[in-house]
Amino acid sequence: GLAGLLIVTDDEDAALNLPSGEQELSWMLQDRRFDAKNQLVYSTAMMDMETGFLGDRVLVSGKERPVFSLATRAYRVRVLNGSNARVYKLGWSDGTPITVLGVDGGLLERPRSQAFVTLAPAQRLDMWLDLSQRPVGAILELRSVAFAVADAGIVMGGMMRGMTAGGSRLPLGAPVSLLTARVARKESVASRLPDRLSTFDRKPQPAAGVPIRQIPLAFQAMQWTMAGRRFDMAAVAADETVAPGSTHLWEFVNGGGPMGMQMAHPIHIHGRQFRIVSRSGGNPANSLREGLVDDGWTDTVLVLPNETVRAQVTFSRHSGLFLYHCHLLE
Ligand SMILES: [Cu+2]
Repeated sequence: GLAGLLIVTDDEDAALNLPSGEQELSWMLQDRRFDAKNQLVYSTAMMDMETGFLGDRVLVSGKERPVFSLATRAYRVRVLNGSNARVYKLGWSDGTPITVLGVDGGLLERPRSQAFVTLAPAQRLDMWLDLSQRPVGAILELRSVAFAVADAGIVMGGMMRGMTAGGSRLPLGAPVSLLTARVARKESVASRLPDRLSTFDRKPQPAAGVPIRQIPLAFQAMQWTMAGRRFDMAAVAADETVAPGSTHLWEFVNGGGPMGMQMAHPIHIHGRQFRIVSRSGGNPANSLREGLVDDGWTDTVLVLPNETVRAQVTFSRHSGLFLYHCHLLE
């Protein structure tokens, strides 16, 4: 279907004088399949439904491997993973670190430089791209680098047998070039990366007595479940009912369940931005870990296989029905 970006700013953001206008780029990543007549193909085969639909060509805002002709100056780039199920491990082709300005819910306190950014479905990235020191003619590719399918994909318990979606020729974790930034012209405009972007409590300390709710993520009876229940748009259980404006710790426990099926789940809560208090367990060698950004306001957290992620959420003051779900669309 259609998807796009809605950019929300405020006075704090505007005061930073980050690159704006022509120097703001928006890249929406979506993997898709096409038939011989170049029509979109959506598969409802069982494997695609269990692992999530994976395309075999990655589009950036509707174009495959676009080339952006840019100038020798700084850009602000927003990236949205609008894919059904594909996780990207983003990195620049020449090893330049990614300078992260913000995530789903806004700016980080300070820019953060890391070799890769792991972007799961629904997650957003706000980044700084500085081309001021590059010669005209220089080329920089944004890629999703290779990772083991077991890092994000289905693994049967014990056997460590990675299974990839049957229908896609581009398995989860396969390296793929997404786009090219080409330095096309000289423009001498100095832009300074601010030291501080925003001010908030980086490591939230929950007040004593905040209720902790454990939410197991599991595969059972051929269905993915949260807290033992299947997705239901309208049903609300007692343990999902909270007082307006109250603060809770919700702990997502990605244990797999009785069949030992494991998968990384991007857990998304509607209507609130929350903080990640802790991330424990999991496989220390999971290569998606080095791309995580856990220190901002977020509405989608990727819970890797065998991990427990504790999130602190202050729910809306407005009563009503709010959805939370795994953002793998199938
Ligand atoms: Cu899931």
